[in-house]
Amino acid sequence: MLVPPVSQDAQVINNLYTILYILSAFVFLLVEGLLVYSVVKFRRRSAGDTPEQVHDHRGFEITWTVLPMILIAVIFLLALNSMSQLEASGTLNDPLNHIHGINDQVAIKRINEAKKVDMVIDVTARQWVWQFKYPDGNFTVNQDLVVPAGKTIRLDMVTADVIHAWWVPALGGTIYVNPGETSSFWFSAPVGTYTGQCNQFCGLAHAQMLANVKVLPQADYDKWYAQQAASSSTPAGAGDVARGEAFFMNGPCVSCHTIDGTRAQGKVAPRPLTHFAAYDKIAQVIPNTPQNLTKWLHNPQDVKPGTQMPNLALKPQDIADLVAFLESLK
Ligand code: HEC
Ligand SMILES: [Cu+2]
Repeated sequence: MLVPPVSQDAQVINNLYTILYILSAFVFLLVEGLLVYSVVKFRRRSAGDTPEQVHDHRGFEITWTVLPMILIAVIFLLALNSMSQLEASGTLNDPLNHIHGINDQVAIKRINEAKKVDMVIDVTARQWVWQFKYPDGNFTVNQDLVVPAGKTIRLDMVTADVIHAWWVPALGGTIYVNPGETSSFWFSAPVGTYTGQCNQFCGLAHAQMLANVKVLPQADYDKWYAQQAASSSTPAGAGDVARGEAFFMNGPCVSCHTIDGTRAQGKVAPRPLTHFAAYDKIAQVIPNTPQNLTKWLHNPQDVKPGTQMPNLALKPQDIADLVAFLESLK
């Protein structure tokens, strides 16, 4: 696989892929080999030459019926075996000590029967960002999931709109997040950054619906957590253009907004932000002032109910920085 597996589930899937890859290579070489052999061996040698015609060769017929059947049966059994390993119903003696994800009833049953996990994070998938709500419920982050290394984490995922799918290849398989259902995903991973991508076409900016899983050593995680918790409650200081720009370019904003000459090329919002400061009104409803922009970024739905820009649960300081940046776009 292109992405090295770092979890047990990912390892199981990787092993299956490797075997299938070798089998396919074998079939490819066999078929192409026979083809090349026949082309050379039975080629027309002179103008009036007709090669020997073969009809109803029982040996051939049986061979090319039975051989693929055996092959498909083997693949089926291998897949079944991997699936049961992923189900973890006994193959792995601690079902939660590995990455795992399954949907609805099975998941709920497992959650109820399961040992305590170290941390449960509530995930909301929406067009087009993953939002993570941390235990204690006091802050949400967008797009980047930060967790401590070696701990068993469970993600309880719901969608705010359409079907999305959680897929971080290094951590295991794809898990659908269907409207009206909670999907869960267990994992425990070593330090590193693992990139994920929504794996179910979910509209215009689907391709930009990324999620980075940052796994930090416990001490670094604690530091990060304290910082996040603090910055959600402390009032903002003065906005900083450079910080605002960095936040904009690395945050979910780019999946929906365009600023010419930058990596922000989202096509969801109706007008580009290239010269945002020159607009009279924000979203055509309220005068374009720093105060109003702060309100807008705090929760667009309050300002213009039903607008396509979601509440992104931004922190006061991030909003102040974004306001400084956006009002600098003359
Ligand atoms: C899911 C898509 C989406 C995301 C993500 C998003 N926006 Fe928006 N944004 C919109 C849409 C759609 C509008 C237009 C709203 C309207 O006119 O009703 C908009 C409007 C705006 C406006 C007013 C623009 C105007 O034309 O008046 C600003 C400013 C803005 N967004 C900033 C941001 C920032 C900063 C972020 C990142 C923190 C962000 N948006 C993330 C979809 C999004
Ligand atoms: Cu999606």
